[in-house]
Amino acid sequence: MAVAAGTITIGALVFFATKFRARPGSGPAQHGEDGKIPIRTVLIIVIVMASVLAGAGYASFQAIGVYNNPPNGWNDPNALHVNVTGQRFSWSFNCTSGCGVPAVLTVPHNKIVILNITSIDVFHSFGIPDLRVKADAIPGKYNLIWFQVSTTGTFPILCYELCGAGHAFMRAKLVVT
Ligand SMILES: [Cu+2]
Repeated sequence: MAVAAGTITIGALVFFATKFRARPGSGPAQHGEDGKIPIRTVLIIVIVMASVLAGAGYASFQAIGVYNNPPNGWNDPNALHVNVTGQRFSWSFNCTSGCGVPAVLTVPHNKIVILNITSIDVFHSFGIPDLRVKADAIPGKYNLIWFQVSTTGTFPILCYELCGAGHAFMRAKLVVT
């Protein structure tokens, strides 16, 4: 899309710069009756540009909604729901089917996993960089994120909020079986 937009923009630039360039004896540019661009033309350009930007902004927010929300909603009974608790300096995982021991979260592949993240001491931030998943872990607050992994593997889990002397060691791992 960037290449297409760049081609159109630079193509138009070269076309207009060539077509309307100053030539010997051509005199000042004449657009409207007084030599200025008519206000109607300016208005049309502004409205078209504003519409394009508004449309792109709307589409962006729609896309955020699609990626932020799990396909079957946050209360999906078929999803694996996991409570994640951060504390200095470890992560613990808790779900009804026994998916986690301290520092290891084990989930099946292809399963929709919904994490309910909180902290019991200071601000932390739970992140799985390989999955582009991250949410703050805040005492007294519960943040939801979700993911679904189609392959098996082991992925590092990190803390993304400087939380004290052991912050760098506040690691866990995700095991997808
Ligand atoms: Cu932390």
